This record gives sequence, C-alpha cells and structure tokens, in this order.
Amino acid sequence: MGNQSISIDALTEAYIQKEEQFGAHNYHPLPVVLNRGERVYVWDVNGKRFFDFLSGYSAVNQGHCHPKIVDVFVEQARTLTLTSRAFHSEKFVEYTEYITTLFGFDKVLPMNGGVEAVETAIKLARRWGYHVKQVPEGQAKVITAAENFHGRTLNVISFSTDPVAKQGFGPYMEGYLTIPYNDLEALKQAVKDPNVVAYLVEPIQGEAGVVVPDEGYLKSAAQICRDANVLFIADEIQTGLARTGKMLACDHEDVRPDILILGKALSGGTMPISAVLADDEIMLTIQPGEHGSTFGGSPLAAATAMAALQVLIEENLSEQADRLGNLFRDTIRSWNHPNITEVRGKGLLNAIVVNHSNQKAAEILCYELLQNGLLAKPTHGDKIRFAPPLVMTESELLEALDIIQKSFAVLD
Ligand code: IF1
Repeated sequence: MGNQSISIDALTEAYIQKEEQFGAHNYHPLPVVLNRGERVYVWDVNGKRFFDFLSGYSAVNQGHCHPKIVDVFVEQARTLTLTSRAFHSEKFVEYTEYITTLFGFDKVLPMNGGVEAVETAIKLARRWGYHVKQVPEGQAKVITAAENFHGRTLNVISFSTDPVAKQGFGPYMEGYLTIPYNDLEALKQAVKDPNVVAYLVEPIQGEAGVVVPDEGYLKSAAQICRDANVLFIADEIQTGLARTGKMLACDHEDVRPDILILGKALSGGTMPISAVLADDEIMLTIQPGEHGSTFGGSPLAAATAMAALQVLIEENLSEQADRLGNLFRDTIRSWNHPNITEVRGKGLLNAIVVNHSNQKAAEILCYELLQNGLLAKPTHGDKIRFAPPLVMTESELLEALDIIQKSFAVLD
C-alpha cells in the first residue's frame, strides 16, 4: 500500500490554507472544499461531485437542501424569524401540538444544538429527582455509558470516557456514574443507588463507531430503570428521525423513553434545532424563568422542524433506510473482503471495521474514497462510518457500493 500522498489541486489548497490561518483548528477535515449540496450529493469548488456518506453527522437525513424544507424555511424567514419566548408565536404553538402528538408525549421543550437538549434533559431529570423522587437536593446522580458521546459542553464532557474529548478542560461536573454500554447487570447494580435519577444512553453509540447493543438491551434497560424509579433518557440526536430504519431507534424494541432527545435532522440540516420531549410529571418540574434560550422554539425553527418531520413521513424515509441499510450490509458481507472485520449498524447508520496492519488504513481508505467521489470519515481509529442521506435511491447506493469496493484496492 503506497504512502497516501493525496493530490490536492491549487484552488482547494488555497481555501484550506486560508481556513488554516483564520479558522480554529478544532477539526481536521478531509482535503475537500464544498460549495453546493443537493439530495445525496455535494460538489467541491472545482465542480467535482461526491456522494455524501456523512450527511452532516446525520443532520441531513432528508437530503441536502430538501426543496420542501428550504421553501418553508425561506418563507418563514421572510415572515417572522424570532419573537423570543417572552411572547407566544403562532408557529411555535402549532409546532408544540404537532411534535408532541407525533411522538406521543405531553410536552416539548425546544432548544437549539443537540448538546443544549442533552443539558436540558439532565436538568429535567435532576429536578424530577428532587421534586418527585425526593432525592436530597444536590445529590442527584445520572448514569451514563462508557464510550458515550452526548456533546461538547463542560458538563457533558464531565461524563465522557474519551480522553480526547475530555482531557485538559477540568474541573468537571459531579453527579455521574459510568457503566459499560450494553451491560444490564451493571445497570441493575447502578440503579440501586437511591440518588440515581436517570440513565442517559444512545440507542446505538454513534461516535464510538456505530456500536449496536444486543437485541433486547434497550427494552430490558428501560424496564430496570422503571422498576428502580429511574428515568430512561434516550439520546436520539443521531439515531432518531428515521436514520436506523424506524422513526426512533427505540421503536425497534417498542421502548418509550421517559425523556426523548432529538436534534440534527429535526431541522433537515438547515439550522440548529433540538427538542426534549417528556410527560407533565417531568416537564413541569421546570417553571417559568428556570430554563430557556434566545432562539429555542423560534417561529423559524418551529416551521422548519415541522417541514423536516413531514418530509420523513411523506417520503417513508424510515422504511427506505431499513431497506437500503439491509442492502448495504448484505452487499458488503457478500464481498468477504479480507480487509473488512465486520460491517454493523441499523438502517442507514452503519460502520465498517477495517482490518489491516497499518493503523492508518481507515484514513487512507477515506482518502481513496474521496478521490473516487465518495465522502466518509474514519471514527475511533479503524472504523469508517457510512451514513448517507435517507433519500438515496437503490441504484445510487449500488453505485456507491461499487466505489467502496473499488477503493479497498488501495489497501493491497
Ligand atoms: C462533534 C457523530 C459525534 C451526538 C449525540 C448529542 C450530540 C451529538 C448522540 C451533540 C453530536 C456530532 C458532533 C460532532 C461529531 C458528531 C458525532 F456521532 F454524530 F458523528 F461526535 F459523535 N448526542 N454529534 O451524536 O449535538 O451539540 O453537536 O448538535 O462534536 O465533533 P450537537
């Protein structure tokens, strides 16, 4: 396998140099500069077209610049973008009824980025602990899973087990217990602590490399929590909204979380929109003035989120993700490729575990995929996440699979 010297054209290089100088170095992007997106494709500054197999980290499930979502976004942007929640707005009222009816919860608390919603869910769980479970004030504990990813705020990285995300940002927030993911015995033990108020978990761990728990894990975990009067909080920011072949990943096991967290594709990739859904016993432990945000629940966000949700339903994107996801995994398994340890996932949230002596094999493969017209990113060393927009057609997926299969030759 040759040493991967990516050939970068001068125009791309010029953009990258400028970002290097003026942009923070908190990412290490692939050497491609994009300026257009439509459905499953993105184009770079040279007009080269790529399949997008990252989908903005699962925020463009509906495809790039979905016309219905963009039309609603633009129309609302011309009408009324922001009132703040100091006043009611027609769109927000409409949205609260729409989303709570759709997911079957009493109420919604709207926020912006995903981690804001995670923070909100933790605040709600603590409040419920003090007001309902009668946990002594200031003693609430939340259980989280090792290898979790729930965002980048100081509180949320306090329970990260990833040194890259956590180290060098202390001091950290207290009140968290870490258990191994996919380990019911560990959860059974942890919920015995009377001060535990919730278990916060991803139905499938995304950043850890699309780690799918055992069949029945979510169902049993939710039951263990119920039996111990502990809230089950599902972080569906990445797994939700049709990505895994159901509207929610919890739906694969008929699990109804006590608190549901949504983000990313809730906006169709237009703007940061997140939401926390729960029933009154939990949601009403926060009273006026005790939580909020400037843009949360804005008319622009409310209108856009309703359009984004309607597209998922009207275009049957859950079923499409389920069908295409099976095709994706079955095809890759049929290759019996020596450099593929496994392919895993649900719906169109998948990852390939690369098997090669070179530690950089996954990265080298992603550069080759880039050269061949497909964008994907390695995660946690030897895994490559493949998560295209759910609007992909079968023929497009087969074409993309050909590119993936051909690109493995770079590892020979
Ligand atoms: C990065 C991936 C990571 C998330 C879950 C909350 C959040 C995320 C399950 C926070 C965000 C993004 C953030 C981005 C990389 C990406 C990601 F899995 F989606 F690829 F990191 F795990 N819960 N995930 O996945 O939402 O505040 O970002 O809107 O930070 O590098 P956010």
